[in-house]
Formats: sequence, C-alpha cells, structure tokens
Amino acid sequence: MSQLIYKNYISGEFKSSDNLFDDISPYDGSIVARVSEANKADVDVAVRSARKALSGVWSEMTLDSRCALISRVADEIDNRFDDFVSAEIADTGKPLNQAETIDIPRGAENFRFFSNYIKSMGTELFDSQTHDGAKILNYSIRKPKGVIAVIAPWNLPLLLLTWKLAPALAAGNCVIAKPSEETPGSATLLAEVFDKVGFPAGVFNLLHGFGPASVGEYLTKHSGIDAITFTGESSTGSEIMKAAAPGVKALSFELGGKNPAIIFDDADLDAAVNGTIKSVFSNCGQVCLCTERVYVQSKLYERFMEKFTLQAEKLIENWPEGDASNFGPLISEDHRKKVLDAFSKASSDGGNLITGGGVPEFSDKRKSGFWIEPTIFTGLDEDSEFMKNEIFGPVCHVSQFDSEDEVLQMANNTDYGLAAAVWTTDLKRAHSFSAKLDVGIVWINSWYLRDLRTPFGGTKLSGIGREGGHHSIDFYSEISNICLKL
Ligand code: NAD
Ligand code: 6OD
Repeated sequence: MSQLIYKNYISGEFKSSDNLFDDISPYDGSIVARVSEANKADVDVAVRSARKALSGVWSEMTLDSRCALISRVADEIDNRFDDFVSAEIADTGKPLNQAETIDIPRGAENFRFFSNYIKSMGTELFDSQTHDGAKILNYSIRKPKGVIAVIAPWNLPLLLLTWKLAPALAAGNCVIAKPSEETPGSATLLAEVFDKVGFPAGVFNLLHGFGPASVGEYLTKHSGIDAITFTGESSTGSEIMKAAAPGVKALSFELGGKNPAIIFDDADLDAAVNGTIKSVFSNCGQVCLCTERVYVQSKLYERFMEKFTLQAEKLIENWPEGDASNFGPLISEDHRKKVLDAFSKASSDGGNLITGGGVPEFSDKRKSGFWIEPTIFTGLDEDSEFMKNEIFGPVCHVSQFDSEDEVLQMANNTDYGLAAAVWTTDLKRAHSFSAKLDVGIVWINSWYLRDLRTPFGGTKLSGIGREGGHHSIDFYSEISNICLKL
C-alpha cells in the first residue's frame, strides 16, 4: 500500500516537501503518514500570500459573504465527519466515542458559532460635549488585526485549532496554522475543506513542522506576522514570548494547568465520584482542564476513595473502535516516559500508590503503543514536585481537608490558575468559595460544560487573555476610535 503523505497548504496550493517526518499512531506505534515539514521559504511565501489576501480579496468581501464561507467549512466538516474522526483517532488513539461526540462536532461548531456570533456584535459609541458646548461623538470601529499565526497542541487537535481559526477568520484576518507535529491529520483534512469550499488563496495557510528551528520559531519571529495565538505548555509560551518581543506582537496564550477538584462533605457522592473520574481520566488525562489535585473533606474521604478507586480500575483500555473503550493511550513514547518518571518521583517522595502506576500488558499490537494505567496517589506533601508540576497524564493525588479556609489555601497554592471543580450541595458556599479560587474557570457540580460565549482562559502560568465570544473577537480585532466634532 502506498504511504500517505500529508502536504502543506500555501497560497491555495498543496505542496509537499523533501523533508518528511513520521506521524505515529499512539495505540500501536504504527506509521499513519509521512508529513511534509515546511521550511523558512515556505513560511515566507505563506506570509506574503496572506498579506496580499488581507489587503485585497478578503477585505473586499462583505461580512455576510465572509461568514457564509466560514459556515460552509462547518458544513463540509459534517459531510466528511467519518474522515475527520478516523484521522483524529489515528493521530491520538482517543476512543471513537470521544472523537465522535466532542472533538469533531466541536471542530465544526467553532466555525458555525463564530460566523453567527460576529454578526450580532456592535461597538461603543459615546455622545458628549466639549467645555464650550460643542457636541462630539466618539465611536469605535473594528478592523482585522492582520496575519495571525495559530499554533496548536496535540491533545484536542481539531477542536483547539478551529477554536482559534474560526474567530480569527470571522474578524477578517488571514491565518497561518501550525498544528502539532504529533497530530497533523485532521488539520490536513481541514485544508482540503478550505480548498473545497472556495476560500481565496492566502486566507488560510497550513504549515507542518516542529517548534524550535522549524515552522513554530520561523512564524513567531517573522516580521509579517501581526499576532500569535498559542495553546500549549507554559514553558513554550515563555519561549514564544521571547521570540515575539522584538516585534512587540500581540499574544493570546492558553497554557498548562494543575487543576484542583474540591469535594465537600455535603457533596452528592456518586456525582462527585463520576465527575472526578471524568475530570482526571478523560483523554487519558491529556486535557489542560483535567484535575491533578483532588481534595476531599474528611467525613467523606474514605467512602470517596473506595468508590473512586473502584471506578478508576474499571476504565477500559481497548482499541479506539473496540467495545466500550473509554481510555486511550498517551500521545507518544517521550510523553509516556515523562509521565512514568513523575510516578517514580511521587513514589520516592513518599506517595502511596493506590492504583495503577505502570504500563498495562497486551498480547496484541497495543504492546507497541504508548498505553499507561489510570493512577491514583495519596500521602504526598503539598509542596512536593508532583503537586507543583503539570503532569498531563491519567493521574491525580487525593488529599483530605477539614475546613474551607484550609482547602482554599491548598487549592490556590500553585503557580498555575486554569480551572477548578467544586462539589457541594450548599449553593451559598459554592458561589462564595468559587469566587475565591485563583483560576479562570470554575465548574460547580460538573466539569467541562461549555458555552462558547463565556470567557475561557487562565491566570498566572496558565495563560494570557481569554478566548470565547467577544473575548476572541476582541483579540483578533484592532479597534480604532473615531472622534467627530458636530
Ligand atoms: P507544546 O507547547 O509542546 O506544543 C504546542 C505547539 O507549539 C506545537 O504545535 C509545537 O510544535 C509548538 N511549539 C513548540 N515549541 C515552539 C517554539 N519554540 N516556538 C513556536 N512553536 C513551538 O504543547 P503540547 O505538548 O502540544 O500540548 C500540551 C500542553 O498544552 C499542556 O501543557 C497543556 O496543559 C497545554 N494545553 C493548554 C490548553 C488551554 O486551553 N489552556 C489547552 C490544551 C493544551
Ligand atoms: O473547549 C474549549 O473551548 C477549550 N479551549 C478547551 C481546552 C482544552 C484543553 O485541553
């Protein structure tokens, strides 16, 4: 069988490269495709083409026709739903059900949502007077920011890439998308969709490659890029900030987390157990919002631990399309090594391993994949490495607490500030406690429920700015104020 080659999409044309790298499937280590790494010259061509479209054909389109084209992307993702699901599964190993109910539908919804949302947005107007009584009118107008570099991670490949592309395009920008080198598949299909629905050349470009000394770095240092929107590790965010500093480029960052779940004595125990199983182990723990620190109030602790451990041990590590599979592998061998090292360090720091901690045994080709066991620790010090650093795997530590003040201090004792889950039936406490958590997003008696109009993002090491609704459109817009003396 001939090998699948993923190409770049530059100025409306698919282009391969002599520099190919492997796209490896995490469930059995097989090669899914060979990927064309773009070079510096490709980046230059893509940026030039994007700038040309920005000041030409794309800016000449009415908002209605631009949005109609964007919503056709959503329709075409729906038409090729199965292809997208297969590409996402091949690249990530995530269970079929997750790709079918979360990743791909949200990928389409991001385009549908922003193409409608922007049409209902207004701008500010202030009606006032000068000291000598003349009337003045100040109003603002929204313009595209320019050419945007969109740099995405591998954990929710289509969902997170389109979460940035859709508002950037709706606001009238041209884009250069760089998916993660680990997950180039669904982004390549997306380029086919843009091509098919008839986007003008240069408005959407796709470049495959790596970060340092590759497409990521070339884009972040390029003088023709006006803004960078990035989702990934906090340390990468820091590198990108340095690269962008000389050009003073606008930055939007969605970074890592070390998210707490706080379970009070009065919580609905089954709901808290089921919800925490989801918040710790979804996507094999590879969601920035996943819980890695669980705090349970003393009276509920024993019963919580018993049910929680039992359920973690029931997760099913099957082939993505296998029966009842609900737990996939980690993304790569390197990442598995990092997660296993964190397990060893937790044990040597005095942690009690409650369940998991290793690699599951298989007698089929999954032996060559990057599987790992759902893992729970207790007994670690709040200042241990495990409790400080994001692990990004299927693991949590469970601690006990007595008072609200004590758990608030523990939950906020981190350099990250992305998300938290609070489980309680006392709604007064739920509201007042949530407001004191130093995070961008709190879920009460739930986890990862989404309304795309709401602000999404983190404090401290977890990011800069917010995405969602007008927050996204504001980042991708340059606002000019016009002052008129009447
Ligand atoms: P990563 O930072 O390693 O890579 C993300 C992207 O950045 C990739 O496309 C990569 O090629 C590129 N990149 C790497 N180095 C670069 C450089 N120097 N210059 C430019 N580009 C560079 O992240 P990852 O491992 O793909 O994703 C996992 C991380 O992402 C976790 O830390 C997770 O918490 C975070 N994340 C955060 C959110 C959020 O919304 N806050 C969402 C998903 C993932
Ligand atoms: O749902 C979203 O919009 C979003 N940005 C999710 C991020 C998940 C992180 O891994």
